[in-house]
Amino acid sequence: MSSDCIFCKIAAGEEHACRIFEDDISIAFLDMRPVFYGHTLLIPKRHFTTIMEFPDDMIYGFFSNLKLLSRAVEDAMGSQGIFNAINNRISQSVPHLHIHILPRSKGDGMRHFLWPRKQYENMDEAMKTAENISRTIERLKNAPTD
Ligand code: DGP
Repeated sequence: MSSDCIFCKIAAGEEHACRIFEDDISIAFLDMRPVFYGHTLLIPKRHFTTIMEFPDDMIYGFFSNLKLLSRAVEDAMGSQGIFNAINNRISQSVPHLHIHILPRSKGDGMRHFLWPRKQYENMDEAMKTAENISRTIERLKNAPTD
């Protein structure tokens, strides 16, 4: 637990949140500044800042919970879909890993506001970018984070 982390305090029951779900590794609660009603945050109970340092052996359980929560939010809110998002460092206002679970429906007004699009100048630029990331994957596979 990080003593100055608001999400650690929520996980420990020291700060209030509208809790939705809890198991051994995670909890989910309503975002206090929702984009839409039902906007939910799923967090690991243990303090990790970003997905990049999240341990491999917790991924199955955590993402199973993400699947359950996404189905539940969609069903409960009567939405047509779900948007899942993780801010890592940039645009991350709370430095404790959290996955946004947002109910989405056609015409809800969210389209396009999140990200500007940028076109590759040509196929060569796209291929170079893909190769750069592929090479980096190979390097990182030999340098696990946990
Ligand atoms: P992000 O910007 O991706 O780091 O999202 C953080 C979200 O957390 C933001 O939508 C507002 C929400 N939030 C911040 N502090 C609290 C809190 O104390 N309680 C609850 N329920 N949500 C919080």
